[in-house]
Amino acid sequence: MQNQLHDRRGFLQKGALATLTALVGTNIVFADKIPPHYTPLAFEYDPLKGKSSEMKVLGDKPWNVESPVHLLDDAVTPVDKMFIRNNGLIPAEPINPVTWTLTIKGESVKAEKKYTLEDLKKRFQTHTYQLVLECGGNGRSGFEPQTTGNPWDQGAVSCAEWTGVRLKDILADVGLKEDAVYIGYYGKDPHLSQDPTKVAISRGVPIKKALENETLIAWAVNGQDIPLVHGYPLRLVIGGWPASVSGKWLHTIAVRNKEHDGAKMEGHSYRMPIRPVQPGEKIAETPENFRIIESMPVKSLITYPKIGAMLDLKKPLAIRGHAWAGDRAVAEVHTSIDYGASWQKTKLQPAKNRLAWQHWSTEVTFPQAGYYEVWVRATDSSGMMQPMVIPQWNPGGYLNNACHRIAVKAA
Ligand SMILES: Nc1nc2c(c(=O)[nH]1)N[C@H]1C(S)=C(S)[C@@H](COP(=O)(O)O)O[C@H]1N2
Ligand SMILES: [Mo]
Repeated sequence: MQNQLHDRRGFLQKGALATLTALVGTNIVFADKIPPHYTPLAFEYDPLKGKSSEMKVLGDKPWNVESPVHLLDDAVTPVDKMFIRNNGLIPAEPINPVTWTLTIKGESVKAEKKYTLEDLKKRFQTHTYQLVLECGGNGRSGFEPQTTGNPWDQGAVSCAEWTGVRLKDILADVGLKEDAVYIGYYGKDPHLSQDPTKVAISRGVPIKKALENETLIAWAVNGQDIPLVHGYPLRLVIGGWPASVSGKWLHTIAVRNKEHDGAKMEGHSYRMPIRPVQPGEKIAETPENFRIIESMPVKSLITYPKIGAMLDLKKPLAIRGHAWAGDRAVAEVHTSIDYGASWQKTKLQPAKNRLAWQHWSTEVTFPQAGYYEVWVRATDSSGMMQPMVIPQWNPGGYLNNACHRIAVKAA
């Protein structure tokens, strides 16, 4: 995977040696003795570096890391608390942002076009949006029986501020044909097998979603370069849909005259069965039996207090969190401390912009000392409400939006 580090004969490139020297802050003694194809340890990228020590690692081949829910308390998710979901390997450093290009091609462009990052920054207006990125499989661990895929608890979600240019502005500059119906992305991450003919993931969205104002080609998150693990130097960011459509390490977008047919667009990947299925039931993975997941369902989290908190009975407890609803807005958020027998309406703030999460807060008073559960339930602008029990089982373990609950003790 160290393709940019070594030259054709497998020796470290001059540029790589200079980077290594800068990285370690001293000269590399015996640089001439480094064997071909050998990658100095200083180059081994640690995706957990800079991450909160409370992040939960689900796996390292590929890297999948989730945020415990109480870490998601910030209004804008800081990068050290952003979950990581990789399908393949992380591209090798050093990545040169100066030579990085974005190619727009496919059946439905009038002519293929290429942009450097500099072109994108200079030629189009820059926009910043706060966008919910939630893995389609967030909450998967709640399904019984367990399905394949990462057993995410509830923390495969983030809502950071992304800066870049609108994909629609770029596509207008390229020129589309009448028959454009879908876009698909391609990123630089090598397949887990390191087989260069295989693609780790290449998904996309219908052209209507691609042309929304908030669909960005981003080079910054929270005002800084995107960290390598989150897609440096360029990323497609599409809020409200499964985060698998937000392609990292973006180098190409294909404008298609049919549904995009890239890796992880097939079978039951990011698809729901069109009819209810029995838990554990095997159904044929044909397109007729499944629909592609689009807008994500309404959901909410209690980010404060932390599960297991010991509370002071005499003081009203301020509790808070976020709620979001895919392409829709959240209309109401309620909490319950009596297992759903009664619900209390919370104070709900409007979103910073469309497709950002909304903050809710409320105060609860516990009637006597003891064990309690706090439940939260959001309702979206069309009246859809989170279920209190695990929703319909499905082969991919997607879209578990059951109410979040925390257990606390008051004394
Ligand atoms: N190139 C590339 N883009 C990708 C992925 C990937 O493996 N490779 N994973 C996708 C999935 S499934 C998710 S949930 C999000 C995760 O984004 P994050 O790691 O920045 O939180 O990235 C998406 N974009
Ligand atoms: Mo995902």
